[in-house]
Amino acid sequence: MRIDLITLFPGIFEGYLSESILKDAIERGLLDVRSHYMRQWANDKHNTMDDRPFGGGPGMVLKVDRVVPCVEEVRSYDANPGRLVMLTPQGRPLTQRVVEELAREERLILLCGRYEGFDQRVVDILRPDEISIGDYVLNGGEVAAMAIIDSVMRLIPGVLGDETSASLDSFSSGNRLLEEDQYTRPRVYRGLSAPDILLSGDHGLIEKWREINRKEKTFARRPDLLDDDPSEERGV
Ligand code: 6GU
Repeated sequence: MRIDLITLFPGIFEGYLSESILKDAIERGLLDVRSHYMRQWANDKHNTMDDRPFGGGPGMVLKVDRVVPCVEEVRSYDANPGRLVMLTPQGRPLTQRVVEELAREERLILLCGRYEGFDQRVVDILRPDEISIGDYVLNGGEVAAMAIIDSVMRLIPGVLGDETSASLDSFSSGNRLLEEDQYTRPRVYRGLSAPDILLSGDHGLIEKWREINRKEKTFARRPDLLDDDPSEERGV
């Protein structure tokens, strides 16, 4: 998969892309991530990317005549124009279902906003898939773009060592339960014991315990997952 990042702060991604699973996936050629510094598309001597909002009010707005040519040029770098995702708190919520949808693409363009947002005409012209990572406010789309890269990458065949692990994760299709509690050595710590069943060697009993644990935990913490129809997430 190819991912193009469009951002005013490409440095934010450097450490993240050069560690762990992501670094590995890039080195193995499973993932090709390129960042593009949006300010290169500013064409005045002050490199202006934003301006005060018409009608007044706080903050600054990213200028349509900078952002649209930038996205169009980045799209043209490959024969496949890719799926354009705009990170914005006004977008549809990112869920595992959306992640699965994005993971099917050959190319993603992730457009990160800053300040108060984009001129609405960026949306009207480019018709991006607007995505938010939750009901809270971030300074910009960069952290949200990382959440997308991180979650999508796990679904690309070969990225995770153990192919089965992503499909068993909480929230993957067909699994709407939280993960069961996990234990490892030592068996007793500060008087707290790991459940004996897990050390019984009886795999039938262990699976039963895990299933009950997942259900109880989900009921206590996230009852919304038990009665939610996952198709509602996309409004279909
Ligand atoms: Cl995608 N951007 C910003 N600025 N804030 C957010 C968000 C995105 N998702 C949740 N909050």
